[in-house]
Amino acid sequence: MPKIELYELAPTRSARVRWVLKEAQLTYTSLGNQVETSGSDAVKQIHPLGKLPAARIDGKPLFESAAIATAIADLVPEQNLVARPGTWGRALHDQWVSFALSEMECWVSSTEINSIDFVLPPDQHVPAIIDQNNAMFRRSAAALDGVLSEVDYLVEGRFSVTDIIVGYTLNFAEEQGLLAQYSNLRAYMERLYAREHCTLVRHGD
Ligand SMILES: N[C@@H](CCC(=O)N[C@@H](CS)C(=O)NCC(=O)O)C(=O)O
Repeated sequence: MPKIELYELAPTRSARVRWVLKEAQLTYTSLGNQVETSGSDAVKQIHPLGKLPAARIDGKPLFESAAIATAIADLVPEQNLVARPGTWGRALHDQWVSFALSEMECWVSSTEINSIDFVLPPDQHVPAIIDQNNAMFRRSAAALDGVLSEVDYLVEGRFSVTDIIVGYTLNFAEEQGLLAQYSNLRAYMERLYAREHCTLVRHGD
């Protein structure tokens, strides 16, 4: 059994990691699950920005929730949780993860940073950015909604860690009321919420 240690902050992005761990039937040791852990010297030994989640897998440090989730899926090839490295399916996994993080989650994250005082104090918020964030998110959401009118899952026609990573992004957007107009995205989220091991908290829209 691999040794997995995790600095987490449920139910934020570490939910991706906990979900894939459950699907993989792997256990882990939590090294902390509180907001004060972020920015600590201990977390900075893994993540240069001190952000959560941060993991050690068999003693090796790894940060970024998508990278950690994918690495865990690769530990258990028999569970078929991610397209195999080197396959076209794996290229599509990389495509959808990159799309979710760089074309969707960044806008939602910017809105959050400019709305709550977890990262920046209110006097450094730029509320005017939020309309632009929403417009940029909707451009990508409409594209993904179109893709999900044709398929139930994003890679190889089956549930995989790709859906865990992208699903978290959409769940984050749902918290900001951004999914209401996209019936295929909402149906996709219903498929994900229905899974036994889903760690996402439904926010409603
Ligand atoms: N891209 C990173 C984002 C990590 C992140 O922003 N984590 C938040 C909690 S969900 C955090 O630690 N924020 C503290 C900060 O921004 O300083 C990932 O997916 O792991």
